[in-house]
Amino acid sequence: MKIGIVCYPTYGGSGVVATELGLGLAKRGHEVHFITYKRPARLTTFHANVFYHEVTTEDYPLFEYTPYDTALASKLVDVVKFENLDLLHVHYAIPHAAVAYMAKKILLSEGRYVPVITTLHGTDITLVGNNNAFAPVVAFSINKSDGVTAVSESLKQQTYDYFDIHNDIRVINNFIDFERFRKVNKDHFKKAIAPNGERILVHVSNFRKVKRVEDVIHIFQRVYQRIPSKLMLIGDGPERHNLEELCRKLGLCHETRFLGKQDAVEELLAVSDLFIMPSQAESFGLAALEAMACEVPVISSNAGGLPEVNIHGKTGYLSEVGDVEDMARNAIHILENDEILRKFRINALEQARRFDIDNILPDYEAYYEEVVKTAVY
Ligand code: GMT
Repeated sequence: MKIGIVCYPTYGGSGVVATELGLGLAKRGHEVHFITYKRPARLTTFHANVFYHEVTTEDYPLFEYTPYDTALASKLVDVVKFENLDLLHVHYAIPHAAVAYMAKKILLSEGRYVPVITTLHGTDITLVGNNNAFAPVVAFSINKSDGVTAVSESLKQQTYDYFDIHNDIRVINNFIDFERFRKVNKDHFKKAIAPNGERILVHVSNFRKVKRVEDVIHIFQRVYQRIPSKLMLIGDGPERHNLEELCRKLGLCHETRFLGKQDAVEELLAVSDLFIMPSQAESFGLAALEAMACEVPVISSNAGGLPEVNIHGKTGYLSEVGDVEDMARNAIHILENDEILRKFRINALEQARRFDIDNILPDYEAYYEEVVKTAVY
């Protein structure tokens, strides 16, 4: 098939999933066209079946905000027509689902039909989407999509709870590429980070409020009092300054490394003993799955889709959002005994295998076929 993929090209999980999906589909022989305002972060090298179309906007003194939606819709019309696409797959409802609907209508007025699939990723429904400023357009464009997928059962249910949706939503989970995410030997990193054999706790996120990174530090403080350990904080975002202040206040600066945004996050996961994800909301928790693929157990909140990924008592533990005492207790339980840690590592890897890209990609292909065959226009 010839597939157009629209996504946010920066470091967010939805852009990562969209890019990995496109690359995976291209490997399986499809022709994939990424249509975004910037080259997706994980689209760094040449691939024979992959094309990239940059959306450029015009600046004009009248515009306080450049009309990106209009530029994207025009680009979609152009690419669908001239590359002869069979399907548009847009990731993150805002504004992509609405823009794709507009492009579809323009093309239809010229006698050209292209079905649109929207994948819901999380905050497009839970945090931003149900805000009054966006809600009517989000609900409308989900209902007007020819196919809708959600990355977890929990997100599917939340979408039905928040909006009046009469379209079927198909759950297709996020996935992991084991060629990249696996435990590799990086002993020299381990020695540099934990020179005396300390346990290494890790957190990866965009440091937004919803991630509750301050809880990670409070959990680490409790673990550190009982077990020699280090904390790696990977990523960057608006909360970074407050987090650095908190580390200073708690006297944890020497034990905590702020590593910023990292491209090869799997190399750091390879030396980690425990992943912490205490999020307020999380539709799936791709970062936790990446850790599990590298044999790192997970201490997380029980928000959203996390219980579908992290299995309580097996791959890690789940606690109520904000219950740092419970999270710390569970972390200590896993970390204080080598044999327990080993079992959790094995279970984490086994659970991650359920989400192997090779198992999930065929679900997308089958869904594409189904939508192309059944779409009514
Ligand atoms: O977590 C973020 O803030 C980024 C966000 C995104 O849309 O890029 O992530 C969401 O999509 C990911 C990929 O499907 C999911 O793994 C994350 O759980 C989800 N984040 C939230 O629901 C907060």
